[in-house]
Amino acid sequence: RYVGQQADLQITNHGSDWYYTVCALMGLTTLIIMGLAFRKPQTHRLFHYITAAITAVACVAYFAMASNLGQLPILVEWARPGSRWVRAAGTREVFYARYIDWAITTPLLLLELLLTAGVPTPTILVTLLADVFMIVCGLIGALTQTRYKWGFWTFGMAALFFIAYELLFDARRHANVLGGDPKKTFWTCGVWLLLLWFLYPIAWGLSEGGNVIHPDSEAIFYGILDVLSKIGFAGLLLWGHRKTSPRALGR
Ligand code: RET
Repeated sequence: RYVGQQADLQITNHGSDWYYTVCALMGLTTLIIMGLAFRKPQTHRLFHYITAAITAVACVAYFAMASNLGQLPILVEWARPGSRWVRAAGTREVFYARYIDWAITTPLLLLELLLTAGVPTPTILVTLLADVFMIVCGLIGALTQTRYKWGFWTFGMAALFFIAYELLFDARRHANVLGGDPKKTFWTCGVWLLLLWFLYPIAWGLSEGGNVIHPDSEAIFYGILDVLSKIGFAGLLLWGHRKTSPRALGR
């Protein structure tokens, strides 16, 4: 079943099955959203198209990970086979495919939220830039074989705090000016997004960072987070915008 490079610590068939399950969920959601889009007039499909792009990219990434592709064996300095931490002479399977997915999809998720709030284009651009910076930091950290990886994690955290600041202080102000449904949708989706996004660096610390949990548990942790922050977020956002016309967002 497995092709590609083998690591000492890698997903089992259970992990692979779970990745295929998430892959199917993402694919199904893409089809449903495209179906919903075609029932709307062309001028009202923006959020459907962006959301479908997000789940389509995730579908491909999960297909790769389920097939044990898009991964590299990375040397782990410390591991805990039993109850104690020991200097390890082994490798852990690290899925870089995740970061390619996130580099494309997390800017799109933020874009949807910032369009909902009606923030100016320069604000959108710096926020998306900080987001890409954050994901690249996570990728480089994950591929780093020494404790220097935590340096990259720290830079990524700084970017996440900047994004949170932009949403809580800048975007919120603009959403309040819009009022009505866009304001409500910005609030529900914004709170949902921020709560979930702060769990990602924890998952990273336990998997790629500290090698504390097994790659199968990593699959479940990231998988649930991705389902909630892509499919869950999509549901809240599209429902919130069910009555929104382009004019309400100043376009
Ligand atoms: C990393 C490690 C470096 C520090 C931080 C991280 C944050 C990642 C986030 C990822 C969000 C992913 C989403 C995927 C979509 O489904 C890169 C793990 C802060 C916030 C929402």
